[in-house]
Parts: sequence; structure tokens; C-alpha cells
Amino acid sequence: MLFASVFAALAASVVVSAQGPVIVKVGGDGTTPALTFNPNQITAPNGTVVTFQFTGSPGNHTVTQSTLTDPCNPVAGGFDSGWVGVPANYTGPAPEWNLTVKDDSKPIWFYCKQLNSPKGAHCPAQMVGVINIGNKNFNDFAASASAAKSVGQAEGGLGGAAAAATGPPSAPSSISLVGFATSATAPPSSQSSTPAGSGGNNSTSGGGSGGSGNKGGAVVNVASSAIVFVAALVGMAIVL
Ligand SMILES: *[C@@H]1O[C@H](CO)[C@@H](O)[C@H](O)[C@H]1NC(C)=O
Ligand SMILES: *[C@@H]1O[C@H](CO)[C@@H](O)[C@H](O)[C@H]1NC(C)=O
Ligand SMILES: *[C@@H]1O[C@H](CO)[C@@H](O)[C@H](O)[C@H]1NC(C)=O
Ligand SMILES: *[C@@H]1O[C@H](CO)[C@@H](O)[C@H](O)[C@H]1NC(C)=O
Ligand SMILES: *[C@@H]1O[C@H](CO)[C@@H](O)[C@H](O)[C@H]1NC(C)=O
Ligand SMILES: *[C@@H]1O[C@H](CO)[C@@H](O)[C@H](O)[C@H]1NC(C)=O
Ligand SMILES: [Cu+2]
Repeated sequence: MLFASVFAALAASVVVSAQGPVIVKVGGDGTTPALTFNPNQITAPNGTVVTFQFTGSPGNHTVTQSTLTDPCNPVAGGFDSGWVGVPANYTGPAPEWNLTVKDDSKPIWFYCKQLNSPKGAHCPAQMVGVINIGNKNFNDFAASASAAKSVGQAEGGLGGAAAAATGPPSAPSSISLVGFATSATAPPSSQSSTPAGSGGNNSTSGGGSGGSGNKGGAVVNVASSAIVFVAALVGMAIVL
């Protein structure tokens, strides 16, 4: 009896404390870039704003909704931040993207779409995360990401399943934003996946074939009306 009420009070306080701002660092920290979301597991009730801060420099990442069973492919109707290209030695405010939790009863799985980087594709390197995992197992999700044969490039929308954003990432004009969602729902798209290098999840081969440019053959049409080139393509090497 006493235990039950103590437990109830504790549970309530956990919910309350989780309602504050939640920050997820994308791509490492400062000049120590990494293929990570940190934290990669978040528990957050309805209404929580999860702020993705693109802190890694250099870095070029997305936050794209997927599923437990297909971690590296976009889920139909899912959210997508689009590409946030942070140059090397960037010292300005971190670009950020706010995602609001709409249904805390369902896990919200996400990954990074980047294929074409010196370190290979990011999702198979386990650049994945989840909000409200419930009784599912993160290791299963991560292992499934490692084994992914393709990394889907289709663009999502602002609104996703169980979570939604209200706009594209917010960033100074020196930051390149490409392919971000401008409408609530994902555009109809036939392109759902593309090969990640030549060796399945071989994350060392992702950017190798295209020389030093950042637009190798593995990148499919990011072209859409949403594309905005804010900065000139100074960034040969800025794709982490
Ligand atoms: C980031 O990566 C995307 C996809 O590869 C590419 O379209 C975009 O130009 C890159 N941004 C920068 C600044 O390199
Ligand atoms: C970043 O800073 C390092 C160390 O100062 C320098 O060697 C490098 O050229 C810089 N890179 C860019 C792209 O500015
Ligand atoms: C959060 O919102 C969803 C969708 O409205 C609802 O199904 C769920 O029960 C809510 N969660 C809580 C704890 O009230
Ligand atoms: C993919 O990654 C998993 C986990 O790291 C590994 O066990 C598997 O052998 C890899 N497959 C390929 C084709 O590299
Ligand atoms: C994101 O949400 C945080 C916390 O609610 C807020 O302080 C910040 O201004 C928001 N950023 C943007 C770009 O809306
Ligand atoms: C991964 O790519 C490297 C470099 O291209 C290659 O040497 C290696 O054999 C590949 N491994 C697999 C499992 O494809
Ligand atoms: Cu990434």
C-alpha cells in the first residue's frame, strides 16, 4: 500500500522532470565530430520539445524517421529535418531543429540519411536513435541498422508518426540547409532506398568512388522544390 503510493509519486515525478527541454547532440561535439545522436534514447511525454542540435563540425546529417524493423529507410509519412551541413571549424551557434512528441505511447525511431561521407554511410554505423522505446530493445534496432543493405534517401515531411516539427532547422546563413521538409506530409515518392556503397553495410566504402567531391554517384535525387543552397559549395571536405 505504502509502496504503491510511493511508486505512484515517483512515477509522476519522473514524468514531470522529463517535460523540460530535451537536447540531442547530432554528429558529435565541436571539433570532435562523430556519427552519433547523443543521447540516442530519449523518454519524453506528449508535448515535449526535443531539440536536435547539430553540434558536430564538420558534419552533414539528417534526423529522419524510420522503423524498428527497417532502421535505415524512411517510414511513409515520417518526419525529416533535411540536410544540415556544418562546415569545418564552425564556431557559431549550433543549428537546431525542434521536434514535438505527439504520441508517447509509440516509439519514434530515427536515423541519419548521409551516405556520402569520408566515414561511409552513417546509419549502418549506427547513427540512429529513438524517443519512447517502450518495451522494445535498442540493441535489436542498432544491430538491424548495422546490417542495413540500403540507406533510404526519400524526403519526409514536417509532421511524422507520433511527432512533428513546425518548420525546417533554424541556422545562421553560413549553414547549408538542403532538402528539408516544407509541408506537413511527405511528398509522394517512388525512391525509397539506394545502395549504401558496394558492400551492404560496409561503412568504409560509402564515399570512396566519387573522388574528393561531395556529390558522388551514391546520392540520389535530393532535387526538389525544397532545395535551397544557402552557401556556395565551399564544402568539398565538410561532409563528415
Ligand atoms: C550534405 O549532404 C547532402 C547529401 O549528400 C548534399 O546534398 C549537400 O550538398 C551536403 N551539404 C554540404 C554543405 O556539403
Ligand atoms: C580548420 O582549422 C585547422 C586548424 O587551424 C586548419 O588546419 C584547417 O585548414 C581548417 N579547415 C578549414 C576548412 O577551415
Ligand atoms: C499522448 O497522446 C496520444 C495521442 O493523443 C494518446 O494516445 C496518449 O494516450 C497520450 N499519452 C498520455 C500519457 O496521455
Ligand atoms: C555488417 O555489420 C554487422 C555488425 O557490425 C557485421 O556483423 C556484419 O558482418 C556486417 N556485414 C557486412 C556485409 O559488412
Ligand atoms: C526550440 O525549442 C526550445 C525549447 O522549447 C526553444 O527554446 C527554442 O527557441 C526553439 N527553437 C526554435 C528554432 O524554435
Ligand atoms: C569494405 O570496403 C573496403 C574498402 O573498399 C574493402 O577493402 C573491403 O573488402 C570491404 N568489405 C566488405 C565486407 O565489403
Ligand atoms: Cu549523419
